[in-house]
Amino acid sequence: MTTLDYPAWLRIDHWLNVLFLTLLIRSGIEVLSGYPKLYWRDDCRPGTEWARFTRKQMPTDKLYDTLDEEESYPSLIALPGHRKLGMGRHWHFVSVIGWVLVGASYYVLLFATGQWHRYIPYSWSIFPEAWHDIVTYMSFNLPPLLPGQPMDAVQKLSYAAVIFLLAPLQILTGAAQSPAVEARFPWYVRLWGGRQSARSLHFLGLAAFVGFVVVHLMMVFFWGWGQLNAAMVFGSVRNIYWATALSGVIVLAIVVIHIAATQWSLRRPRSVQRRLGAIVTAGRRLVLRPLSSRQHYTRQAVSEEHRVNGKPPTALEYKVMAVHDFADWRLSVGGLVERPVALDLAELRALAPPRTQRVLHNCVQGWSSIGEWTGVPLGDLVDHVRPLPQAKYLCLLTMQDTGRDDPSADGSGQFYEVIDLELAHNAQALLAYDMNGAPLPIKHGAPLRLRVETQVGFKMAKWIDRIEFVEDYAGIGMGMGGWREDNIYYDKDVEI
Ligand SMILES: Nc1nc2c(c(=O)[nH]1)N[C@H]1C(S)=C(S)[C@@H](COP(=O)(O)O)O[C@H]1N2
Ligand SMILES: [Mo]
Repeated sequence: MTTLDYPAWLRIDHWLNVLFLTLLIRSGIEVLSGYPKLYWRDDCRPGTEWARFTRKQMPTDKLYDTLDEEESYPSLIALPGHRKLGMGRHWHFVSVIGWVLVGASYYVLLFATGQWHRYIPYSWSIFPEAWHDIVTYMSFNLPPLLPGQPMDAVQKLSYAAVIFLLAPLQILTGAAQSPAVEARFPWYVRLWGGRQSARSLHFLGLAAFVGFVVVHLMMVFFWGWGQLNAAMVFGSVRNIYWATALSGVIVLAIVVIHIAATQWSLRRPRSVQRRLGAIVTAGRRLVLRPLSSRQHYTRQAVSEEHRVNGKPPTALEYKVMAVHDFADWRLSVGGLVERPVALDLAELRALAPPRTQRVLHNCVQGWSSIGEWTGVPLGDLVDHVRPLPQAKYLCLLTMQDTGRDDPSADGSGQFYEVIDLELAHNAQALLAYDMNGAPLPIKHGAPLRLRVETQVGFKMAKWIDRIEFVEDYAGIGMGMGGWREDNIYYDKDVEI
């Protein structure tokens, strides 16, 4: 059996793990701030949360949307803090790539070198021994180490649980929150008890990681900081003085990286969005883009109260149209197409046989609801207007002027979103005019809104009145591919 020492790879992986895990924890807390409530059921009915991390009370007498529920956390616990969900997401996804690579190298080397003996118990007696160890710790004594090993029974079990249960659990519950994964494999979400249950378990996993780190540091302290730290720096207990100094430098470097990431995100979010976004986009397009939506929730599963985001147009013109059941509304479709059209609602309904889908809606903030949507398949409209070969994107323009309609929004100007032309042909891409068997309510986007089920909610523009086919979106708005991309720094494509 290999001696259970501290080879160089194990020490390097350990310190890299400290870096990525702390980045994941802080950015995860930022993501939590986007919707600081936890639920078990996918409809997120107000008042049914099992945990909340906010003191805000929502009004009962007027329409509020879930953006009003966002919290602002200090940078000390959140990366970057101050209500920057877009930044938190970029850091979370880039860090997870680093963390998974470190974890993969760790697993491979663990088994290749025989070091896995550290974590695999040989006998059932380890459980009573572990219990005995806990009792010993609670009486402020140190339990015996396992023969020939640098740890006691309860430590061995805890490490095994973190490495073989907790880390995989975080990856699996993280994946269960990707709208593309959920759209393609609804059974996988059900496996976790639903979307909100996966989010809640992911949070409990984060809490478990924080708990582990605290107890781990306490243990190292009790057992002898100098010696154990030296083992994790130099692989041996010689040179305790230098090891302490060097570990101080390593920890300082990690703190400096955190401070730099925070400052960069708060001061130059556009640059973070471009650089980190590019890294994540490469992986996401490869793995998640090919997935197509296959959701067929039952009628009973449809949420009684579908949550809402975005404030409806307040223009008199819009209100007059609404009173007349949008008889004067037209959808104009143009740009790089052979046959530009302007369609009223009756013509739109007649364009193709209506399609109905019962699907899970995922807001980027973290809430979900299940709704039934009926409309014209987006692919059919695209085929109808015949895009020119150079058309690559669809720009969906809306009647919402955010500055006017939602003064608390983080930006101003007309709300628009750009999607890749290829997404228009994704199964269940829909221009919906009905919801739950009735004409689309104003708060959900009347008279027309987009559904692209492999993406998070903000791509699904509501109150649409124009669709432009374009070759490039650099000249639209601030050029990032949508109002939220421009103003809140999200990625243009959001399969996660
Ligand atoms: N025009 C417009 N469309 C919009 C938004 C908006 O603010 N304005 N919000 C988006 C977001 S963030 C989400 S989650 C969904 C919410 O759809 P729902 O209100 O029907 O649940 O709409 C999307 N479409
Ligand atoms: Mo959203």
